[in-house]
Amino acid sequence: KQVKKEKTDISKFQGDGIQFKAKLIGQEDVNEARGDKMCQESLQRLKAIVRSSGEHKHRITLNVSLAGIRIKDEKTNEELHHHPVHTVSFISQDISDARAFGYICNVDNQYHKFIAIKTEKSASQVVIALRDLFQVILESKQKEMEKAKQ
Ligand code: I3P
Repeated sequence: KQVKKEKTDISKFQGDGIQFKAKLIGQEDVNEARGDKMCQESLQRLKAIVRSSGEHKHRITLNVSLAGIRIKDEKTNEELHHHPVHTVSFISQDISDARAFGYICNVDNQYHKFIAIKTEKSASQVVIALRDLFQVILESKQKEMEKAKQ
């Protein structure tokens, strides 16, 4: 008989969590906290901007951990962005590019920002890691609530 394994394992998200190599395509303010069409349009717009600039995209390391999403300069390790889990409202994989995705986060409870990322490998690896992270956090909150009830 198959023993039902714990679906999500919190330990991989502790500390620096899971690290990915990537490049920053760009970012812009958006009007909504969620919406796939809006994200796809934003991704294409930001790609066009960086393409026409002729500049190389900024190389980064992206960490997915209990602290949320951290983006650091690949060379200097300087932190460029930190978006705690509760500020991230939507994730969108580029439907036309297996190596691109973006996410929407809330800044200072005032506005929504879309961040577009080009990943070194498949973007789905990062998207899956983020979905796992949300699931792990949800499950641990549910466990806490159960404990509080007892
Ligand atoms: C590069 C090529 C790479 C791209 C890189 C471009 O152009 O399109 O695929 O990296 O972007 O410069 P070329 O073939 O003319 O050298 P990504 O696939 O990671 O976007 P970059 O310069 O912004 O790093």
